[in-house]
Amino acid sequence: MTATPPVPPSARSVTFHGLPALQLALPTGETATIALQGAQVLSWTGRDGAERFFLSPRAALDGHSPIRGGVPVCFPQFNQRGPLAKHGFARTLPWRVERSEADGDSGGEGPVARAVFALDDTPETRAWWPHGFAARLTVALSAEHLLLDLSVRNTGTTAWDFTAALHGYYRVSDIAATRVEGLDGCARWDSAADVHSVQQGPVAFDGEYDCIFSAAPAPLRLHAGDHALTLAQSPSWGNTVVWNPGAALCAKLADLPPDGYRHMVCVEAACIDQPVHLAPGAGWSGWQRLGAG
Ligand code: TA6
Repeated sequence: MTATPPVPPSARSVTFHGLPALQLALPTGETATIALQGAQVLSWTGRDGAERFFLSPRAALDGHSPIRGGVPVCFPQFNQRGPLAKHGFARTLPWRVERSEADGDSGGEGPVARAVFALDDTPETRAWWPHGFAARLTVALSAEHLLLDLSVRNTGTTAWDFTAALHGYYRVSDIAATRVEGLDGCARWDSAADVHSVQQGPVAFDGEYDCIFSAAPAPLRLHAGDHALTLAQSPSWGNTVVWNPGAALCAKLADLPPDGYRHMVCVEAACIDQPVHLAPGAGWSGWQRLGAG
């Protein structure tokens, strides 16, 4: 009898909803699919095929508009805190695949499929933001986990500051029953109501919710209805953002269906209150590790 050779993890180019993308896959069936636009993770499925991210059925998938879903990389500006387009330009530009690799089990933690995406300054970015930079997003898929690691280097000759976020949209069964645990006691700015306070207990949702928290020391737990996720972030992200537009704001967002807000929540690792300052040659990195189950 001949043994069947093990199926290795893989990384291959695909077209996803019409967009050029890279798909990471494990022999056990887990996948992660990342659009080259924005190096935006658009899908993460478990071995049962269940999707963890929300991707709006009305998302603009034209190759250059912001995509409502998955994990937009906001860089070098969070929201409208600066002169650039909202959430910066990284999410609307094409990144390139710098490297992809599939590792059977060299680290002893099981198979891993990994890719590194790159965005460097160009004449176009320098017209918006006159700085030299190298941004890299590593996406690593392993059993039950997805790691996103953003690194930024100042390749120019002058110092600059940036703000950023990994603006993940998670699929939830029903926002009314969704809870985010782990932010109890964290300072909170409710940007919808412009109120500063301290979070008490788990985050629950009843209408528009848009809060910037000081980051919690331990991983968060997202109770999403039919599943739960653990969301860990490196201490280099000083903030966590939780966002749901609620029914009224959702109705004004052309790329969400009227009930879209019921099926998503954003929980974001972010650097907002304390912009990152990079001297020439200096670098910064921040990761988020998502765990299923
Ligand atoms: O991170 C939350 C937030 O800044 C909200 O204020 C909301 O505007 C959201 O991002 C989505 O922004 P977008 O530009 O993608 O519609």
